[in-house]
Amino acid sequence: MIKKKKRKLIYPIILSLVLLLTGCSAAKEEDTQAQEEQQYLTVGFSQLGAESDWRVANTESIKDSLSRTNGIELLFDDAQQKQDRQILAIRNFIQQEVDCIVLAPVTETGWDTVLEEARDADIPVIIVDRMVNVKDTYLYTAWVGSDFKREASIACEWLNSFALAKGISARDIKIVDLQGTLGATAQIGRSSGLVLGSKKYGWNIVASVPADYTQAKGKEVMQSLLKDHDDINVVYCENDNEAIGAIEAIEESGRKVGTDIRNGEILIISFDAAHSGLSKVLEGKIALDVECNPLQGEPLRQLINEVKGGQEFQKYTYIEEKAFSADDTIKKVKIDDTSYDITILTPEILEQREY
Ligand code: GYE
Repeated sequence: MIKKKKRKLIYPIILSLVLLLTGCSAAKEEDTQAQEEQQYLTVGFSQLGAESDWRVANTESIKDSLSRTNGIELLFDDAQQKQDRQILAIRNFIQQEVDCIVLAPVTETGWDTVLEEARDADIPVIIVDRMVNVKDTYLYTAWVGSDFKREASIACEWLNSFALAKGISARDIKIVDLQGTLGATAQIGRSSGLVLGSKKYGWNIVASVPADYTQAKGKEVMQSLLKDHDDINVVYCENDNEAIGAIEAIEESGRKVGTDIRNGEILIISFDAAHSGLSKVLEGKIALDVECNPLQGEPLRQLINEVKGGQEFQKYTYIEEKAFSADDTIKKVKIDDTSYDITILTPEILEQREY
C-alpha cells in the first residue's frame, strides 16, 4: 500500500519534470525561431510573368537584392500574365502578414479593391515596372520603373532624324506597331508615343496589333501583317522578343531587315536592349534599340528599407536608360530641351551586357 502511495506521488513528479524540461526546450526553440524571423523583413513579390528576357532579368535582379543576405525573406509568386492570379497572390501575402508587398502589375486597371485590402491590413505596397491606375494614389506607397513615354519619344526623334539624314520623306514611311500587352503601362506609353510622333512628323501607321511581348506572338503577328500589307518599311516592336520574332517572319518571307528603306529593307525599332536584342543591333537587324532597364532590385531594396525604417522616401523613382544603334548616322536626339546620346554599339559594349 505504502509502495503504491509512493508511486502515485512519484509519477506526477516525473511527469512535471518531463513537462518542464520539454516545455523549456520548446520555449527555447520558439525563442530562437522568433529571433531568426525577427531578423528578416518579409516581402511578398507578385511578378506578372516570365514572358520576355527583360522580365527574367527583372525577376533575377529583384531576387538578388531582396535576399536573406540583405535581411529580407522573399515570398515570390509568378502570375503567368494573369491579373486574377496576381490578386490571389496579394491576398495570400496579406493573410501571411508580410511586412511589405511588391507588385509588378500586368495591366494598369483593376487594382483598387485588393490594394484597399492591403491598406486595411497596414501593409505598404510598392509598385515596380508598370503602373497601377487607381482612384487614389495613396493606395500604393511608392513606385520604381521606367519612363515609357520618354522611351517612345527617343525612338520617334531618332526615326525622324534618321529619315531626314537619308532623304526619306515622311509620307513614304509606313509603320506597323507590334504592341505589348494591351493595357500595360509600357504598351500605353510606347504606343501613344508612336501615335504622337507620327502626327508630329506625318508618318503613316499602317496597323497596330498586340503581340503580348513574346517572340512567338511577334512572329505570328508579323507573318499576317506581311500578308496583308506589302508596303511596310518600319516595324516598331514594343520589346526585343517581339522584334526577334518579327525578324524571323520578315526573313522567312524573303524580305530583308536593315536601314536601307529605299531599297526595300524593313527598318526595325525595338525596346529593352537586352543581350538578345543588342545582338541583333550589332548584326544590323535592329536599327535602334531603346533601353528599358530591368535592374530594379537595388533601388527597390533601398526603398523598402526607407519605408520600413520610417525614413523619407521618394514616391516615384525613374531608372536611367540609354538607346543603342550600330549605325552612327544619328548620335544625339533632343526631347524638349534635353539632349540624349545614342550609344553606338560595339562588340565590347554587347559583351558587358549581363541580361
Ligand atoms: O519592355 C517587356 C516586358 O513592362 C517594361 O514588359 C516592361 C516590358 C518590357 O515583357 O520586355
